[in-house]
Amino acid sequence: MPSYLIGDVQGCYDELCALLQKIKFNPKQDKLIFAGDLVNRGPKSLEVLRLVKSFAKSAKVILGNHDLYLLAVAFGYLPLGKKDTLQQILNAPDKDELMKWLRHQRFLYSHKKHIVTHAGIPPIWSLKKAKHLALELEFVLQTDMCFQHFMSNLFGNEPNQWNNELEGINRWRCIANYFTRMRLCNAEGRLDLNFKGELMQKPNGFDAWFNFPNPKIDSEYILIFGHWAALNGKTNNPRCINLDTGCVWGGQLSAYCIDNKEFYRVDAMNLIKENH
Ligand SMILES: [Mn+2]
Repeated sequence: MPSYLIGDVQGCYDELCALLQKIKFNPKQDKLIFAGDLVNRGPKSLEVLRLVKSFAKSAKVILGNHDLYLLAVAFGYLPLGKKDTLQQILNAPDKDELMKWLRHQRFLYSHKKHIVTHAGIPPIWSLKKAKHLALELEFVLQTDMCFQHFMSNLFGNEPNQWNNELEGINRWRCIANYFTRMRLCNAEGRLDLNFKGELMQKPNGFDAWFNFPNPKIDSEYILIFGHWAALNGKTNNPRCINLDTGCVWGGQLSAYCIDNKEFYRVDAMNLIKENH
């Protein structure tokens, strides 16, 4: 009964099917944990959602920034952009069920000493803190009044630093930005959400979140994340595994088996020539 972690699918349904074949996934016995961004940019987001939902308890889904964006669009709080490939979902007869299911997914999942989030955990949060804040945001998604308020104020880079006194929408957006959009931060946990380049060009005082020590987590857990295709799956830190190998950009879709510690990868079949 192996458990597999899978990186950013982003609508790459054909590659996901090939990967599941490669690992000989058996939904009756095996477990899949998706590291977020199931949808968008790729060609078959609707098919990906339906397939993963059909696995029911055999698949756990962590929410990424594109998944949150889909919710905001589906509930009418944000418009579709030119690069978005979510229209099929919006037209689907099972849209409401799919969105309800998506609203009940998680921001953090802990399994056999592995912790999965979409973007990572900032060095200023203990695991206990991260778990609490993930639960808090999951409650927001599942509670209609909070959900509407959150979705209508989803976008924004501020506040860019966590503090325990934050309240309401600023607090929720800040938690969401750490869990789903973080790449660079500084030692105090301040985020730089504009940075998209190579790590070599990082601004002074900032670094990849996983290059700052988080001693308790580092000593006991393996952190798994997606979101950052430019890393090419490399963190130079054996306790931090990045599974976003840019399938949607012509790279690969990656899975990691917790039990035998092996990686499984399939090459992209559809190349999208676009800069992310
Ligand atoms: Mn992402």
